[in-house]
Amino acid sequence: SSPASVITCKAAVAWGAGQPLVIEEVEVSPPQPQEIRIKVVATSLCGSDVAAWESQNIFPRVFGHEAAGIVESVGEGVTEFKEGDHVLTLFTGECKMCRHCTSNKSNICQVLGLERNGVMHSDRKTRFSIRGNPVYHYLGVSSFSEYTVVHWGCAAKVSPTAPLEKICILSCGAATGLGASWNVANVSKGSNVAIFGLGTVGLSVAQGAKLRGASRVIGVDINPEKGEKAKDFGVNVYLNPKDYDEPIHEVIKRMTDGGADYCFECTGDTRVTTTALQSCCDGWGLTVTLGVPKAKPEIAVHYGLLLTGRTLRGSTFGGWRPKSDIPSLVDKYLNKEIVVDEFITHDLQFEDINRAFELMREGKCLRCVMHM
Ligand code: CXF
Ligand code: ZN
Repeated sequence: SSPASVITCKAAVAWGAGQPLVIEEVEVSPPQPQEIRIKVVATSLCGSDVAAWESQNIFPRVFGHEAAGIVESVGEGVTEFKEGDHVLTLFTGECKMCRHCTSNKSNICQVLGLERNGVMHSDRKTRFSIRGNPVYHYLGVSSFSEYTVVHWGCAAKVSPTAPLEKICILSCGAATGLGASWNVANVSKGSNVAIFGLGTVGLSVAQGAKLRGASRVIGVDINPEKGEKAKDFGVNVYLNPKDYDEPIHEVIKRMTDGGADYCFECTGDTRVTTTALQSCCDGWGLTVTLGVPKAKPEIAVHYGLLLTGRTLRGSTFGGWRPKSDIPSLVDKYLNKEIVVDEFITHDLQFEDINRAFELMREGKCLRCVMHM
């Protein structure tokens, strides 16, 4: 096929922190060497987009990192993808060459790991512009656009039979929770699990724990609407800390004869990390962090909690090696081994993307999927 040229299309552009996005005509450059250009079919809003939009200062910017689409063109040197392939985007990539990617112990690629400055990994430039002025990226994905460009290591080829408007949520939230449960904690049958934060990530942890045969899954959230929905995803006991005079970790310790086997922090509030660690048991209690703090990233931990044998373990993307593992998660969805559709509370037209931001901020959705 003929070499790719610039595409002009619609993107939802954030012009400043917390300001409603504006649908703009943007120029999307052709994929550079080692990159692919994707026609985004469906993209969902994740809490991290909202957090970055509220608190960071890189603008104008195209957010979005949970997406599914179809390869439109490929750059020089790309052999793994061709036009027409169905893909999920990956906010943390896998180069398959670095020390981490070859270690079998890590999903934190040294080359295509988390981008923080709004530019592409390779040349530190942007592929979006408006009348020649750069528009910045988010996490090397920027899916709130009809077309986007990503490194080939930041996309996973998936079964063309999978509905893109559903599996997009496996690109971040739903996979993160399942992976934390299965890969990071390795939840065992008969165990007690406590999950802090019952959004898509926390409820995916619950789904994972239930599928592993956990005997009790305790869900904690200060939003009672979240507690309501949680039952459908495997949470047996919902606790609202506002309903108790004593600290919630005391309640959990009493319910579990001394503390949960596994705790999961899915709120991004480091005070909750402390609570989670206090809620797991002596000897073998494990607390896994999944949330990403906006402010005060330091964690306060009394040494006595560690002295008595607890482990605090961090994670990104549920420990999944994004390219190697995510296609099989899509297959599990197609085989009805995991549920995905139930997390999608709202289907919106791309133009109504600001509604998704409002719903997420108000705690009134799990996943809003935008259809392009
Ligand atoms: C997060 C992971 C850590 C940095 C920001 C994004 N992932 C997805 O939501
Ligand atoms: Zn995300």
